[in-house]
Amino acid sequence: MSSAFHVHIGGAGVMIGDALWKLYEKEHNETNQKNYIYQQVNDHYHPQVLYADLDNRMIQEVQRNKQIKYKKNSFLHGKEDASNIYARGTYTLGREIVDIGLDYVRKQVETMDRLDQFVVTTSISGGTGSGFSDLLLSRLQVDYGNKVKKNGFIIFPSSDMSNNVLDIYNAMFSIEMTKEFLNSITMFDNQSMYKVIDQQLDLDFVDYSHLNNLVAQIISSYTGLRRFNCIDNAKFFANMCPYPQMHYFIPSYAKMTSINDYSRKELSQREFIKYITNKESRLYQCPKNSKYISTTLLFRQKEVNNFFGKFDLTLQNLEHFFNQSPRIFQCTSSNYQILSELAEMKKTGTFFSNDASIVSRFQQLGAKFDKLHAKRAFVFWYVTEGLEESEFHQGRESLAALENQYSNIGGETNESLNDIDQNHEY
Ligand SMILES: Nc1nc2c(ncn2[C@@H]2O[C@H](COP(=O)(O)OP(=O)(O)OP(=O)(O)O)[C@@H](O)[C@H]2O)c(=O)[nH]1
Ligand SMILES: [Mg+2]
Repeated sequence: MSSAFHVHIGGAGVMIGDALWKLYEKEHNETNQKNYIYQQVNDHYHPQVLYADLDNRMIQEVQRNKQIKYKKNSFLHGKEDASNIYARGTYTLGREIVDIGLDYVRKQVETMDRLDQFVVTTSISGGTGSGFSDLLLSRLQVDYGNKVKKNGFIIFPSSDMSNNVLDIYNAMFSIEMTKEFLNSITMFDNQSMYKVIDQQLDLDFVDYSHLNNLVAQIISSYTGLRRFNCIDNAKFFANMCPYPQMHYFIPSYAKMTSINDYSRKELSQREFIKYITNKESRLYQCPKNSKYISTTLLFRQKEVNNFFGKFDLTLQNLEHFFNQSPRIFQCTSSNYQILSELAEMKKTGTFFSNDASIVSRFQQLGAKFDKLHAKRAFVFWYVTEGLEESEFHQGRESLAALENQYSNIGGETNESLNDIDQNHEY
């Protein structure tokens, strides 16, 4: 039987992991394939997970929860954080602990019949989330190869909201990692998530816990396909990537409802699809309108909803580059909540799109990088931590190549897409 292994890296990655495992715990009784994410020892279920951070503050937060039976080798930390510098995460500080982390993973993976995927959460704005993720994933790639997929749920820098001047450099250095060491990346940014939460909920106060809950809900639905419906997760992102490196997905989620909203109106099917495909519902927002390459709707409701199988017209009418049809999956489980101010709705859904309009965000990242780098701003901080100056250029070129791929996709013919499709799963 196959299993997944979760890896949560850096402050944000760890706190998203914390929200996710709290949610998994709530879903536990209803889950019929518990061993997909837990190791069972007698009556206890132990999460198959690594939380990794260079300092221990966030990890201590996770460990405060005694209800979840984490194993000792699920926690890896050093003594100090990466001070927002990618090079500290990937070279100096990261190198001191990476072997211990790999050993923790190996020991847990040895207890499984077959590992089919790593589910990774991180924010590539921070020094640990960018640098240590890069180091750890490159080593996991060596140890586990291409057969074990690595699927990332990643917070990218916001377009004009930042509390870290170095996030542009950190994200830039991480692009190569997202291309080479991950098979899919579901992208988020905090600014877009705040916006969507504001649209959907009337809350007085919104903080990271709401954002992390949102990411956790999406990951839980994704692994839920395997945990509740025995649908192999590898099938989920298959066919969504016309080329292996064009594996970046924008998620939209609907719909959150506050418990104070006494009407608790469930959206009709048509309203739901209209809402979820609206540009403003994207959790990684691009200034341009969507240009769909491929899309998948992941619907979640305990009762099987046959109507969804009939392909709603609104969804079918979405224009796709290669005339592909949107795919629809249903995770048949209840929608649990870990935040007391949110209501447990009957139906929710995540719409994943491989969307060529993403190029505008890549261009924006490139332009910001060029501006900083032209002034050689903060370069010294990276170089003193062991980064070669040439890596600034390599990072920029890697992003430019990705921009080109997404810009050029419109010119491809169906024929050439089909050729490529046959060779790649994703
Ligand atoms: N969504 C979300 N974002 C967060 C959270 N904590 C921090 N962030 C954002 O993520 C970015 C990176 O912060 P961290 O994840 O704490 O950084 P790190 O990876 O631990 O890196 P260092 O602290 O530099 O070693 C920051 O720009 C924060 O705005 C969180 O819990 N959720
Ligand atoms: Mg940190």
